[in-house]
Amino acid sequence: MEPKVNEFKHCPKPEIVVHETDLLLIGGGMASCGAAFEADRWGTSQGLRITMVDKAATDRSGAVAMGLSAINTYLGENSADDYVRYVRQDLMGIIREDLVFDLGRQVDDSVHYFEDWGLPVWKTNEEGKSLDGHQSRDIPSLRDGGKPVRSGRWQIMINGESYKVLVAEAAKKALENNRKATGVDQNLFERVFVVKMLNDANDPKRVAGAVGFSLREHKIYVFKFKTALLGTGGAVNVFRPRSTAEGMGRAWFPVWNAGSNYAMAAEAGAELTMMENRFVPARFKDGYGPVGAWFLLFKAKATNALGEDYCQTNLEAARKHYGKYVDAIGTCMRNHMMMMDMKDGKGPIKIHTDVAMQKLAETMTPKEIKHLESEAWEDFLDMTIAQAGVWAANNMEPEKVPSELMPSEPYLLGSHAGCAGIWTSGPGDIGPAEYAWGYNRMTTINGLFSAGDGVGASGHKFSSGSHAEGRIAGKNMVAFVLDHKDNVPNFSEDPEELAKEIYLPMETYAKYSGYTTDPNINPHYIRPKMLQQRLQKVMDEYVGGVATWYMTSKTMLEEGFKYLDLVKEDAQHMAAQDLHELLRAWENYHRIIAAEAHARHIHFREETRYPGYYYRGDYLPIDDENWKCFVNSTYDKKTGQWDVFKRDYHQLIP
Ligand code: SFD
Ligand code: AMP
Repeated sequence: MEPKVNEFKHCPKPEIVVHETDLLLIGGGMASCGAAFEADRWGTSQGLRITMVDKAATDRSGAVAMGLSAINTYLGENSADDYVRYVRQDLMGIIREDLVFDLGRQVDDSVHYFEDWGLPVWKTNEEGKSLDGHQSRDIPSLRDGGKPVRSGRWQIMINGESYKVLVAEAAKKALENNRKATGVDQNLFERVFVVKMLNDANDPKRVAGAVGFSLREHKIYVFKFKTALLGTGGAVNVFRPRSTAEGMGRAWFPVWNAGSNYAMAAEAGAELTMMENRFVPARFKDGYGPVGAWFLLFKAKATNALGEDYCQTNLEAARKHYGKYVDAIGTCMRNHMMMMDMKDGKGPIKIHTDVAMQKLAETMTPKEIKHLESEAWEDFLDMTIAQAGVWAANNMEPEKVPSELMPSEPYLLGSHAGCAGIWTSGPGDIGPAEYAWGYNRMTTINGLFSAGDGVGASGHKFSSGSHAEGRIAGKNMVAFVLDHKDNVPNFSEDPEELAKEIYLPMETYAKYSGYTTDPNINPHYIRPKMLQQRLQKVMDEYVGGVATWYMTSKTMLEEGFKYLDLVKEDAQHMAAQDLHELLRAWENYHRIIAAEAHARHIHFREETRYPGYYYRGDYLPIDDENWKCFVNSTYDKKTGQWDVFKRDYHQLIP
């Protein structure tokens, strides 16, 4: 096929806008909103300019778009040491304890701010009765000693439909404050997708710029900055989803987070860590409704079709390979035992919402029962509306019938019950010297920071922790700029050439689409949707997706690498009819890099560290002797080669 070039002969050239700033926050989710809030507190009085760029509308962008029903990380009466122990156990023994400890000691402050900004938090009254966010509005705030309703040891209940709007409002106010103080015209760019970082012309270990494009106007944005935050969330739709046909597009994590964090970091030369890790959430079938509130708050039990608790009946069989790791059952191990039964034909797995609600109702008045029922629906209406839709569509009332559970397709993320991501500096006051290189949450590239899903080896931050980590990064970014006042950002890329590169899929479509009657079928190009499905099929079948019950091996991966190479080759021929498709094309580009990192890391780690998330059929047990370590990697964007290697794990908390 002829190589694709763009000289803007067929599609009009976009306007090129150059924007200079000191701090660039890429993404507008929990982490970036936290960074904006904190950077304004420290940086505005120093005259630093702060800019945020989000591919979506920040009020409802990112994973919290629909809202949430619980804040999953609030320490309260717990110690940061215990938080480290909990995260370490859930993530099978290998985490950056300095990062997790640092987060644990700061996260509650973000939750207190959320409440200040208007988030309704459930509280317990003096008689120990649970009151929802509306009923509890006269009870003192958490900051002033109010007691939250805990669903679990670390989780607290909220009425969180508008959670993201509130967090975005605080970030926007901070940006507005900064804009007025520094006199810039605009410092929030919504609906601008960032494609890549630009390294410093004289120092490849430093970043100086980023380039993206508007999803509404024909404009390319070239940002020049002294420091940037990668706050673009996790990677969704890398694997073939369980949803098909009319349900396609439904996923648990936000479909619009396409691995940008990992891809842009890797291309900039930053070290990644634990990219072999993934999260396979057990969810309400088809709607992907989260299970936490049901298990923890409503105390529902899940069983196989014979009524057996699979975490009990499969315990000893699981111990064979996973030894002590089955004693405190973490998220992946729970999945593992569920899957054992499903593979034995003992499904469907059901969560007994009906039994749990009827039990709770035993001591309730009719009015309280009605309230309980509305809470059950609200759990999903606040967070995963489609799941309420699935109940309604199937005439299911959760207080009368159980629901089916299903392990979903894998997601790559660093903030929930997973730990894929970027290797960053820690705080320095805890941990060995090799974990700290000056600025907390800075990657191995100078000036490039990350937070939330971006930062690896430190999961279980969730929404609150991602915000808190963004704040940590934001403050350290200010310090970085102040310490390098004389630095003038300078990259060698020519904006005209960048515009040609980014708009290439538009030129390809404009040039060739008339060649066939159906523009979907064309020998000159592939449309992004088809390329995405090609990637998903490769990942699903060779890298342990649902098709193989999450099973892969050296030989399967090596076969998969051949197909991944072809997907990468074909990606050069993507065609975009409009700006929406151009977005889809570049999202795929990010997904492919994130996917390859994932596959390369799984290939390197010769053990099954996360049973229930993925299996290496050729190395089924956990092998602490050889693999109780981090797996890290770097990517050379010129050669396309990955360098994958081990880094030491240090236990800091006994
Ligand atoms: O029920 C670009 N999460 C939960 N957290 C909790 O605290 N409680 C819960 O109840 C949680 N659950 C839950 C959760 C998420 C979802 C989807 C559901 C249920 C259904 C997890 C948190 O939401 C998550 O940990 C944080 O939001 C992570 O924060 P962050 O900042 O790392 O990611 P983000 O918020 O998704 O924001 C990403 C931003 O980047 C933008 N973006 N912008 C420009 N250029 C690009 N190339 C970009 N790519 C992405 C996005 O628009 C967005 O602004 S439960 O399951 O446990
Ligand atoms: P989820 O809704 O599955 O994303 O989980 C939300 C929170 O509840 C996370 O902190 C999970 O680790 C926790 N959680 C979910 N299910 C269980 C369970 N069966 N036992 C203990 N904790 C759980």
